[in-house]
Amino acid sequence: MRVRILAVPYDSGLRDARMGRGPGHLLERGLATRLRDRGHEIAVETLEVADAPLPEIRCAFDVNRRLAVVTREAAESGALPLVIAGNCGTAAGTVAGLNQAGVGVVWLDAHGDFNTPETTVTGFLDGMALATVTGRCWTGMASHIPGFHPIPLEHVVLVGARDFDPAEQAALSRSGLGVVPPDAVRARGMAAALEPHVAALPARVRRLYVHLDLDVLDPAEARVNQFAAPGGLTVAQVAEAFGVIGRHRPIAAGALTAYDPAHDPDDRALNAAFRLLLELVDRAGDSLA
Ligand SMILES: [Mn+2]
Repeated sequence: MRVRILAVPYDSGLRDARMGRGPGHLLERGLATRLRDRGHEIAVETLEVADAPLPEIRCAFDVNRRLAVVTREAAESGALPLVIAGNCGTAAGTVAGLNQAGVGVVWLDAHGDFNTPETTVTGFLDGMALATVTGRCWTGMASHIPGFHPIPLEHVVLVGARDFDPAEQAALSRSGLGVVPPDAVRARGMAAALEPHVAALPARVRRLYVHLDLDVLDPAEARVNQFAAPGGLTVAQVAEAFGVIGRHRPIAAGALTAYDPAHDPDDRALNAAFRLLLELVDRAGDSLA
């Protein structure tokens, strides 16, 4: 299938810093070639914002405004938008670029990303990424992303999360958002744990955005960044999740985020990222066929 790789080499407002190095590293180590070798037609675009250092929040939302435009162009041309990004906050731009009515989200992450400015204890904007996408915070900034509308909570499934801040966990529990904890995956297998949630998405959800924060993986499998938390998923379980998702709905866009090569001296996380991106594109192709 035709794939447009959208590389966003930023982390917390800084280009090529920390997890912002992940996208460039994936490309330098041959992501596009691997996808082409699998028979896919690949174009790559790296997103840039203004040269001058920007305030962090401004940078994140400027990136999203641009990302929404290029995601829309890719999708309208019939290509799969595949975002590789330092931060999870890019999800807001990606879903905005999909013709948003009828879009659902499957979010795989060690963390809930469900903090708001009122609950965060780290001050890390990325910990608010899913809360932003679902319209719980940063609504003014998000309203300037072309095409952005908050995704209803019942359109979202959170998979593999196990590291929450206390107030975040309370908000998540109250929200009623569908959650597949890693314990459930270990106990019952990915298909049995995930399938009921995807099957229960409202009929108006016609396409899915699949968001893979690579730190959903267990650190014993691959350590991907400084936020790694034990008790995570295996590469095989995540790969299986993509199959489950694609059997229920077309996968309209995907993202891989939060890979910091500085924590990956032996390339285990790199190879996990390659395997999962190839799997995601293959399953997206099946789901759109
Ligand atoms: Mn995340």
